[in-house]
Amino acid sequence: MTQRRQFLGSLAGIALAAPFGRLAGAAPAPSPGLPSGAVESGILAALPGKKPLIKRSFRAPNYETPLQYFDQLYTPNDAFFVRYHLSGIPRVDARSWRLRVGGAAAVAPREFSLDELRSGFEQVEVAAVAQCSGNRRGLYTPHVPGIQWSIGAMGNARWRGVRLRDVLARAGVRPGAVEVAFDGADTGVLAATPDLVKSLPVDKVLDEHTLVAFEMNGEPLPHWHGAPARLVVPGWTATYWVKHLASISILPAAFDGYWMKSAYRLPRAAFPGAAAFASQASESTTPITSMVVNSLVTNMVSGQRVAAGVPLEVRGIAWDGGHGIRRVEVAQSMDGPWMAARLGVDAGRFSWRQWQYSFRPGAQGSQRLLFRATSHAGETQGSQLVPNPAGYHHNLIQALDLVVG
Ligand SMILES: Nc1nc2c(c(=O)[nH]1)N[C@H]1C(S)=C(S)[C@@H](COP(=O)(O)O)O[C@H]1N2
Ligand SMILES: [Mo]
Repeated sequence: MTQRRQFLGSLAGIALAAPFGRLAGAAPAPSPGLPSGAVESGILAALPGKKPLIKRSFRAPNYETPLQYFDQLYTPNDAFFVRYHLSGIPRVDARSWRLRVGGAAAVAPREFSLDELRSGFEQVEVAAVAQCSGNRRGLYTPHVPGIQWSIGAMGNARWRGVRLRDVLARAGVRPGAVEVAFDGADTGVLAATPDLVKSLPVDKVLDEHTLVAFEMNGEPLPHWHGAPARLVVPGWTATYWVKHLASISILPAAFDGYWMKSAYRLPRAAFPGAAAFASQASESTTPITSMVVNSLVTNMVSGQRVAAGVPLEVRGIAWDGGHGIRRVEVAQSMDGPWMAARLGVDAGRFSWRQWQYSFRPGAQGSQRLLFRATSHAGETQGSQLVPNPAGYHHNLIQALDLVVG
């Protein structure tokens, strides 16, 4: 499959996966790049404390956010997507919980209660997109194995907590430290299942924006999002955002667990704009790191009927791996002309940026609009995917096909 290229994607897939468009009977537009069938089969179901979300699997729980919730700057906690690898998910008691910090490259191991974390360090808040590496995997053609996410394995929230580097400083980071590993409290049901442990390079760990977070959108971190505390790694895909954080190990060498060495990897040099993770790179592959630039229309779906000559506002969001969004453009075909959409408030370079575009659909028939975002690093969405075996980083330019009449 490495030679295959997928061309221009269509929001038709999104119409199929978005339950409201579907219930309303929106006809999927005939267009190229229809997703593989699995995406269509999403059904709505509610986990305790959550709104009905699109269920991809129950054990382990994997639920994605319906399109309607993306039409706002912050994704409500009870509609935020849920992703777990393992089905042994504990209800962690916040009072007896302790965060253990140690490892062979720590000066002295330490432990912190939630109160000690809250009161012993400066608290900071960052608006940041959490996006699963496999978001939109279900839109890949040909089919790629894995959870068949549509567009909703992501969300934007205000995360509040303390800087990871301040916490690590209490244990002391030895000069020879190479990586820091993070273990969550969840476990596999079978002993053979590898425990979920992720590691980060020291430079990302010491970044002032990397947090141990205990609040999400002004509320205590909800159970499904990692109570009582999780890692927040702005700009990097959410695989690193370890939930129910239990222990942190400062390591003098690359961590060699399954979730680093075997999973979440990409062909080396496939994404030259992504952040480096040199200590984990092999000759042929490297871990996924920062997100690629992307955008989404949030108030319309393909197949929707619109009236000829009546002004319309298309709204959407755009985000990237932490450079921030420079512009979003709209065109009727890949040859352009590309017209600027209006950008909304800037909530910081790790947040998504809302945008809007007003236009008047012309004569009866069909109306296609294409959208592309460009980051402050100059990275732009394109019309060809960079193929990779796990179907990560799907950021193809999407088409909104409206029916005018
Ligand atoms: N403890 C734990 N943390 C985890 C995971 C997990 O399986 N267990 N999955 C990771 C992945 S792959 C993603 S995409 C995000 C999802 O975060 P959310 O469920 O809060 O949306 O959590 C990350 N942190
Ligand atoms: Mo993920």
